Amino acid sequence: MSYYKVILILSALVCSAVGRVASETGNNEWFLQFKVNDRNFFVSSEEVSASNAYNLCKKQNLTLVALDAASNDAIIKSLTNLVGSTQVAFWTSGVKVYDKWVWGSTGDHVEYFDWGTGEPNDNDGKENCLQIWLNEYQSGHWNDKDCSATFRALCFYK
Ligand SMILES: [Ca+2]
Repeated sequence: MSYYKVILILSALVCSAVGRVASETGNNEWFLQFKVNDRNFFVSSEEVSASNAYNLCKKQNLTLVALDAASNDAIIKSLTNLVGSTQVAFWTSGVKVYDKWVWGSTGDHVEYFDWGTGEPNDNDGKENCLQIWLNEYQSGHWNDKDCSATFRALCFYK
């Protein structure tokens, strides 16, 4: 079997796997899909508030992302490779409860932090949700943001 045939077969297998997950989620309308550590991640085409991001993932049988030291850098690297540092932000499930950060989708306290320079700054005293922000000066770190602001949801398939 030629090298090219092997590549073709492998790509067909990967495509069918991604297609299967997309159909299980009931929605093929994703802005991005990628895989990190055998988990499938989906970025919504729609830009929504943090609570709607949670619901958007859930409606598709997905979970709004919770990050840890093991996955954070790999996820940010994938996002950066796919979209560059072009002023794009993604909601995670991180939420501030009584001045402590919690992953809303798991209920776990946030143990590992990757804030951008000068963050979290709680701008106007109302930044209680956690986003990943890709732009020139934050280079893929976290930002606290007003939960009603609208950004893409970063969901994953358990
Ligand atoms: Ca902020």
